[in-house]
Amino acid sequence: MKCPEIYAATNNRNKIEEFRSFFELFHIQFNIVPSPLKLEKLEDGTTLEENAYKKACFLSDKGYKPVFSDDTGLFLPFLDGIPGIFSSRFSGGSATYESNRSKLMDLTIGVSFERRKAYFKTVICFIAPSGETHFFTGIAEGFVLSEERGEYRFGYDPIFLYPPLGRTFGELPLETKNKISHRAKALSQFVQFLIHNEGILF
Ligand code: ITT
Repeated sequence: MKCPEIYAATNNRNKIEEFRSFFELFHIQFNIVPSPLKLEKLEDGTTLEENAYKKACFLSDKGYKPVFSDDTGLFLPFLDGIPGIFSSRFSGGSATYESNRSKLMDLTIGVSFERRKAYFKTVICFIAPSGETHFFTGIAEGFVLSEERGEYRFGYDPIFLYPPLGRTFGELPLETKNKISHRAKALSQFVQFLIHNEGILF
C-alpha cells in the first residue's frame, strides 16, 4: 500500500530532516512532502500559533492538503521572552544561524547561569483536506550557554544546554534529540492524533 502523503509547510531543511527522522524512528509510514512554494513573509503574527496557522493555510488554500506546519521559537524569560517569535530574524534581515547565536551569546555576557533559563516551544498546525484544523504544542527547557558546543548546527542548538543529559542539543545525535525535544513532543501528540483519527487524512 502507498503511504499517505502529507505536506510540510516549511522551507527549513533541518525541520524536514527532523520530521522524517522522527517518523522513521517511530515506524510511522507517511511520505512527508516539503513545501513546493516559498513561504516568505508569512511570519508576521504575534504568536507561534498564529504564524503556524498562516504557514499551513498558505499551502492548504492552494490545494496542498493534508498539510502541517511548525513554528518554533527560543524564549528567554530574563530577556522578556526574546528571541521568541523573532527567532529566525533575530540578528536582522540577513540573519544566519551563526549571527543569531552570536547576538544571543553577547546578550548573556555577565548574566549568571541560573538566570539564563530558556525554553524552546514548537507549535504544529495541521489542516485536514476537510479544512478541520488542529494545534499541537511541545516545550523543552534548558539554559543558554555563552559558548557553542556540538556538531549539529541547527539554529540555537549548539548553545542550548539540556540539563537532564548534561549536553547541548548540538551535541546530541538526531535520534536522541528526536526523543526529547520541543518538536518531538509536538510531533508525538500530532502522530497520536493521526493514529486515532486515520480517516482525517483523506
Ligand atoms: P519555516 O518558517 O520555513 O518553517 P524558519 O526557520 O523560519 O522556517 P521558525 O520560524 O519556526 O522556522 O524558526 C525560527 C528559528 O528558530 C529557526 O530559523 C532556527 O534558527 C530556530 N529553531 C527552530 N527550531 C529549532 C530547533 O529545533 N533547534 C534550534 N533552533 C531552532
